[in-house]
Amino acid sequence: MGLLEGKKALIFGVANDKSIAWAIAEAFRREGASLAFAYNGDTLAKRVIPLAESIGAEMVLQCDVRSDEEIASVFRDVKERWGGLDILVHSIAFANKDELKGSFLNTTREGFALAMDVSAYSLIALAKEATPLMEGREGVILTLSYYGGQKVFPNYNVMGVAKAALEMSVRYLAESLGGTGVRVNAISAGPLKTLAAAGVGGFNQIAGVVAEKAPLRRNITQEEVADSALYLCSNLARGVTGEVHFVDSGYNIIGL
Ligand code: NAD
Ligand code: IMJ
Repeated sequence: MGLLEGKKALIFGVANDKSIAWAIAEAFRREGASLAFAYNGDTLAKRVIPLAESIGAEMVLQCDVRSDEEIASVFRDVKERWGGLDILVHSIAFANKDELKGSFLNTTREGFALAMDVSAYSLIALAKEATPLMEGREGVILTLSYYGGQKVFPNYNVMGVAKAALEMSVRYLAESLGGTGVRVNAISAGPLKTLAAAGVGGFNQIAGVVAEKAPLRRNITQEEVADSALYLCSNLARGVTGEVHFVDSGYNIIGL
């Protein structure tokens, strides 16, 4: 029997088949979960809809997480179709491209607000809508972070501040929702070649340093993140909440 047999999982953040969210979807499906996807924007529809169909998804919904109305609409559809929800995956980040290079001092008020809204606040907004659907079901919420939210990395800039806010939101949400039996965790993944890493200045250099210095002396894969996501979203992790779990070849333990 699969680890997620009979579970209903709603996944935000699939853009293409390299997305971390896609690898998580594949692992969840393998273990027996029913899947629904929420994606952002018309241009992604032509990529995400065929992928969702290929894995037997029961819903594919459009949602820009900057909009409370669009978020409410997704959860209305999920409630109508499934009557409840067991797992919510938040695999979303966005900042203006021109603020992911050069000096952090050039961060604008608008750029800061946008990065915080899409990359951190959205977890709270989704959790608020998901929780009523998780009543009596031992629900689980999982988000994706990066070590740039704890230490300074070149060019990560405003995204680092947003990831710090995201990781702290995981802890506050875990406390806030613990009484309802809902668990909230994050995976802090090592560098992965996805759309969100494409064209990022210094990405190859950072991946090279991980391959050289991390305890495992290599980079990680989307599938390794997905298998840890599977554990955190399954009954195996029933005692785990408020945790930021590194899947990074151990890179974060190294001092020099
Ligand atoms: P990705 O580009 O495949 O996924 C990012 C997703 O965010 C996309 O699906 C995009 O549509 C979505 N998104 C952006 N703005 C949105 C909005 N307004 N509304 C709804 N969705 C929106 O890249 P990925 O690497 O799979 O990123 C997923 C998560 O993993 C992100 O939180 C990222 O910070 C995190 N992460 C990535 C890496 C890496 O090296 N790639 C490492 C650690 C953590
Ligand atoms: C992103 C920027 C700078 C350095 C980076 C990254 N490093 C890594 C990433 C070293 C690994 C990828 N990452 C962890 C992210 O969270 C990426 C977020 C992101 C990426 C883009 C690129 C395209 C765009 N806006 C973005 N917003 C957020 O226009």
